[in-house]
Amino acid sequence: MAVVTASEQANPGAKHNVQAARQAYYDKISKFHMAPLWEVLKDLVTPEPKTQIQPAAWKFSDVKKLMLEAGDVIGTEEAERRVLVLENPGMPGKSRVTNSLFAGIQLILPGEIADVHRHSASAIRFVLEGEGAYTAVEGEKTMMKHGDFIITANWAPHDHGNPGKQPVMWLDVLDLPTIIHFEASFAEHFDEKMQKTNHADGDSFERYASGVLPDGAPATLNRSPVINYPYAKMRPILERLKTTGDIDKRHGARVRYANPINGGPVLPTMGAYLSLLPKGFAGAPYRSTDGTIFACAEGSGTTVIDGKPIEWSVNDVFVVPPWQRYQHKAAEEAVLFSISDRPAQEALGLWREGA
Ligand code: GTQ
Repeated sequence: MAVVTASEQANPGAKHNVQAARQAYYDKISKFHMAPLWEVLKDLVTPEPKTQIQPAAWKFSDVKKLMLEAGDVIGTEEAERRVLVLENPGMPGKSRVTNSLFAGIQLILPGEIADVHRHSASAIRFVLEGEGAYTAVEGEKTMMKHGDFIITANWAPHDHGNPGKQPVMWLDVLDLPTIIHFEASFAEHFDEKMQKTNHADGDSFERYASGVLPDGAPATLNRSPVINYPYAKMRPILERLKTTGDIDKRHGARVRYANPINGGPVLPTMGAYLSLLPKGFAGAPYRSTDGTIFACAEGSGTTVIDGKPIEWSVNDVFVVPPWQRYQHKAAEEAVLFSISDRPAQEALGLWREGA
């Protein structure tokens, strides 16, 4: 967008010369790897957030069929991880669902393993369908059940396996685009395929999430020591909030997954919630600077984003772009999981919310 000077306005004939002179100047400075800020300032410093991210939804009825077909075309041995990337339609080919987060659906078939590796990106899993698979993180195995929220912190070794009888699918969310933005991505593979476990299955929840901490636990830790926040433990808390009327008018009866060491978010780059929308819930409008990924754990409903409705039911995934106004509605009782980069924005003093 060209700057129009007062002299150009007074004398339109001069405009061509001014533009030509400027272009010649821009061409000249480009050889010195410099560029005029005044041509791009309005795109850089915006009065409100700008985003290429679009609202989008992935229906589980489609996702399940396509995932099972992926099971026919590739094995975990070759794929390392059999994941279909959820591409935001506003940024196709960029392997991201929001500008900062990657999302994918992972499938592991009976008898398969996905080898142990680690990377500087942090990951979370939200289990959708199937039982009998496990994920092993930092020497602890945890069985994966519908609605379980599992974290894999930065550089934590992890492998997945399915000794059961059913295909198991889950939502993966990683902070990969953030790590790649910082150009700080490392990964490492191990000689063995599976980690040797050195804790009982599900040990970290029992050890850290019961109101006591092992004596001598660190006073600060920038990620949660809990590997799996089981749905079976979280769901009754939502019921308690509902019973006492602790229902946020925008978010419903909501818990925040917390790091028991300091009450902070589970990971420095990603924060998650589980929310019950009571039958007949009509949420107040809300927006925030963290583009948010939702997955439905129970029931069904509609989320109106920027005036457009997205209908969702069990295991559907949808995304709300940053700073777009949305409103949840649920004709029947529903439970929604959500995850975003809010902790990263808060750490940088950027996060804002509004109506
Ligand atoms: O399970 O380790 O969706 O490394 C993307 C990268 C899952 C995983 C993904 C990964 C993983």
